[in-house]
Amino acid sequence: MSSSKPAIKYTKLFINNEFTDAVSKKKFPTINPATGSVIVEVAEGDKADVDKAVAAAKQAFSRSSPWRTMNASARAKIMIKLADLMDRDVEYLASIESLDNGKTYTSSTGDVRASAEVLRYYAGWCDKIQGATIPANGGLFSMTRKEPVGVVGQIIPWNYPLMMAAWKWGPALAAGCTIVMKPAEQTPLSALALAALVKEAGFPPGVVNVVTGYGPTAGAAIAEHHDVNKVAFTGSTEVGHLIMQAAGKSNLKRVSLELGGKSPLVICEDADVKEAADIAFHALFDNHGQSCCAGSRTFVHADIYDEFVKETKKLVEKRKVGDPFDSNTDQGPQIDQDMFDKILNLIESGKKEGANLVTGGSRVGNAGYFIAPTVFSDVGDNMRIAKEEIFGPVQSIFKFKDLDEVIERANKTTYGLAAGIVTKNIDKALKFAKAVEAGSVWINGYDLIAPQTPFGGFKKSGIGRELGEEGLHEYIEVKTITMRTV
Ligand code: TXE
Repeated sequence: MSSSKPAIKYTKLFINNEFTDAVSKKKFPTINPATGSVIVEVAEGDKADVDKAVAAAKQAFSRSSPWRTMNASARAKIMIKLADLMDRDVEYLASIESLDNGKTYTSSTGDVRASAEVLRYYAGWCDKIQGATIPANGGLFSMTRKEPVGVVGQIIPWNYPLMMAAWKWGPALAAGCTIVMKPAEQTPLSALALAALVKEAGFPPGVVNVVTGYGPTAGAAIAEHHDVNKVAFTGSTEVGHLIMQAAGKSNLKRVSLELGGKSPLVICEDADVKEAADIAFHALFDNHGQSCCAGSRTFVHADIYDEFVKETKKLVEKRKVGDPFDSNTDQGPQIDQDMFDKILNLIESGKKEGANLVTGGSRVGNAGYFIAPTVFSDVGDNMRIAKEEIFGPVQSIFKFKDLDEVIERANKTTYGLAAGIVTKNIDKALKFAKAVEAGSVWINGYDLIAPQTPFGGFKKSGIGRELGEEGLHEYIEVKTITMRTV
């Protein structure tokens, strides 16, 4: 059964398959966003702990280690075991996730299941990572080997703590890498619970290490580390810049980044208005708007604009905000005080800059970080709410008249993570899909993400891809072996 008070069993760093205090013995509080009160204190890792974890990961990656000498199909088996353990413990993991993050228990359950699916998908790759034989000029015989990149650092955010861990562990483990991961300081608990399952699944010590702590200390130590061969980061574009700089200044480690977005969703005049409003509603409000690919710019054709806004208002006003553990709740709290303040400030800017507040626009209650689902219509392209990533439950609805015009406007952003279009006209859909500058384009739906399909950003939304075969390539080095023949 779901519980709003799950036993917190793991609060220490996970290094070499053991839970351990930080070298400094420091701890930091993790907060329940539904109440603003401390759940528990967690070990605060910093550079010294990252050094320990990287040394463990390096040892686990050494040439004759159990992990390096294991059959690829045995690696797959352990990954599948981990996925099965996640399903076994779905209620516990989901309770921890909802307590620490504030998302509804139902969504957390979905996240646990989806995370297990990603691990299973990548387990399937383990023994299918093959090179090629190449008939090279000069009578040379050449072949390629696809080798793991080595020790990888992974820094993840708080909006999908378990899913982001699975998206990063899956390809890294399938490729045969070893891992030092830092969860976000707002949500350290589910990563530690997952770490306990790593040991139970049978991963050799040092293959997966989890260091909880803050970004500028533990996170930066990973990005700057000379023995980390690759860093994968999901978070803000601002920190994405710092990660690349740290990689450049240290050992030129490989970098993949999944950053912010301001993704457009275009609703054409031929759309079924009710269905389109529902797609746009979920595109923005799912996960309380805290999604990198949130459809945060809803462009609606002038012919159906007023009706669309009316339908949206109905949907949004039905949305129940409250306790994430109540099964009637659709939306829990935002993650923390900073995000809460940032979102309310952007809502105020929308009001001041002349957007029309359709519904919402303020906090809910006076404890915890709850914000009323908010909708603005008549949003101008130059308003702050049109340009800045809000990362909260605030939908901005724009008006357009012509597809070419809306493509120009959709692309007028430094971001390029995702985009969507709702239309019955295949020509329009494909024209938009081809012209829009985004890593994922969804037609007649939104957030159509699957383990098999690559996900990532154009422009300042990131570098590299996660999921699918492309996601695996981020963790692989290609070695060419060539011999002379007679
Ligand atoms: O992100 P940060 P924050 C966006 C969203 C949000 C904004 C800020 O717009 O409002 O970012 O959120 C670690 N070196 N997204 O402040 O700081 C940090 O500890 C190394 C988009 O939470 O980027 C955490 O583990 N690491 C997004 C992770 O980076 C550092 C998801 C993300 O935190 C670091 C979250 C440093 N100097 C926010 N500083 C998405 N793309 O899904 C921080 N970190």
